[in-house]
Amino acid sequence: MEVRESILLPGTPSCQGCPHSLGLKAVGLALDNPVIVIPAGCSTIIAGIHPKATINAPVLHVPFASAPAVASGIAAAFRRDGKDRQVVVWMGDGGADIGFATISGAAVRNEDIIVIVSDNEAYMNTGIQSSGTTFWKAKTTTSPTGKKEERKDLAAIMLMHRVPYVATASVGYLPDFISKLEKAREVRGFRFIQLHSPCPPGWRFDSSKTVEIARMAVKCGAWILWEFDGRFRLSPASKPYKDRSRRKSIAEYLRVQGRFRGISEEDIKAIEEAVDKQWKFLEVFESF
Ligand SMILES: Cc1ncc(C[n+]2csc(CCOP(=O)(O)OP(=O)(O)O)c2C)c(N)n1
Ligand code: SF4
Ligand SMILES: [Mg+2]
Repeated sequence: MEVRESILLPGTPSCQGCPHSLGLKAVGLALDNPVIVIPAGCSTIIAGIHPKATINAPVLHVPFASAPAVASGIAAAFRRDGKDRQVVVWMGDGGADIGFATISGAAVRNEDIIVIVSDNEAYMNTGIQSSGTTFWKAKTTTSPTGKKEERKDLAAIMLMHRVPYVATASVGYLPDFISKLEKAREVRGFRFIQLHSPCPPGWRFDSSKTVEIARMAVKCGAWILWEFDGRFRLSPASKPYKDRSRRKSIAEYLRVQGRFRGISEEDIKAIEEAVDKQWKFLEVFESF
């Protein structure tokens, strides 16, 4: 792994144990001189409020729905000027809900950009509202008795856009995320990574446990690490858990998060079944 400097400067205003901060550090370690486009969300605050800045790279703060469209324009301008520079959209899952039309449009046009969705499973910056990727039965301010709707599988949706590179990653496995970014860096066209980002205040766990809980998600099979670069494959950290008998307890993963406080045995069983279904669903892609 080449060593680069972190683009995240000390003293960011994020909460302690913030997963976005971990992910942004990894972006700086993997990519040379990126231009970063950020729609509204916690990352807007983390990037700093004028005249201060905590990201040591050019950052454009843009309205929610426009980020991939803005990034497409910047990439086109670089292309016109003969400059080879990575244009990265760094957005939240809420941004990916509200901005889905422009993510999809940029993917269909195979724009030369990297879109990273740092998925903390809710609209955290505005007070923990439920998003399309919020975990089943998780309590948020808009799902006070636990989220009842299905979770959308954003990475699979992006894969079905037939773009050259799609992956899932986790802040619990930063070397894996960095190596995926390094691979994405070498690919031309639309690249997409959904980064699993457990959030201490939003998920209600101690700020020292971000990485531990991100790893629990992978080990119980609730978050599956995979990559598509022309061929679909499970990433090494997730591979063992294809075998259901090797997965750690989902109930334990839920128990350490306050957002599942009071969850019933019946709901835990429903979540276990949903996780099994997700693994089965991915088998379809394994034949790609
Ligand atoms: C069009 C529009 N609608 C709503 C908002 C208010 N808003 C700002 S940040 C945010 C939540 C963002 O959630 P997410 O993208 O998941 O990022 P997170 O804060 O979780 O990192 C919302 C709803 C806005 N800025 N613009
Ligand atoms: S609410 Fe979560 S994502 Fe937002 S700054 Fe705090 S730890 Fe980071
Ligand atoms: Mg979010």
